[in-house]
Amino acid sequence: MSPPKPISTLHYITDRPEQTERACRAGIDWVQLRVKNHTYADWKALAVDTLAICRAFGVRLIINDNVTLAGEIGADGVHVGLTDMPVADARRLLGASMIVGGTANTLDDIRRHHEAGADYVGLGPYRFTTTKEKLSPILGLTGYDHILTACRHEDIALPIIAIGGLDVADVPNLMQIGLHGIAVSSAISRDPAGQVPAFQQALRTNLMIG
Ligand code: TZP
Ligand code: MG
Repeated sequence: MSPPKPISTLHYITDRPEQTERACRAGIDWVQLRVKNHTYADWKALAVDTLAICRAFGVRLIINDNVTLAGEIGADGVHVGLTDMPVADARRLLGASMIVGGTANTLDDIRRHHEAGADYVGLGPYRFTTTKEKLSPILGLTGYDHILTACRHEDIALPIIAIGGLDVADVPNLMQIGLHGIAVSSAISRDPAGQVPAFQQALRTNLMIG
């Protein structure tokens, strides 16, 4: 097991260095580069550019899908989906100090990631979104609540991050049921300067209440 690492409550998901920079200027502290349908070379070039921006702002960078690339460029970690390399293999390749996150749609997915030494889990989708193709079944607030309650019963203390079509108005409900934080793409991409502080404010307020 790797020691617990600080996991941000607000993850921004993007495939664009210029959007990363706008979000960094707006105060984001965690970016996940999620790139689809690129050659390894193009993907790596994007990742290197994005990492330079993140480093300039002291922001963590997580690479989606590609464990080799995350290790090669010296990112802060990797996020693996349900059809990517398993968390256990990512952990073996990247070692204890890098962040390894995994996607979950069910309690079983979370149990598996927990056993395998994940640092956090992205649980979703919360609601329908066009950002991701081949969406897993939508969980909604009730689905999240059932899964989080089961995790508590099983002493699974992994930080769980909600994802899928999220807006600032969703934050109170999500934090109240015990989520650690949220991952957002579209809402922040539309207006980083307005949305990053709005999400952060909502998260702070509801963490204090929750
Ligand atoms: N996994 C489940 S939903 C999703 C991913 C990567 C997309 C989240 O993006 P948005 O635009 O905030 O719905
Ligand atoms: Mg993936």
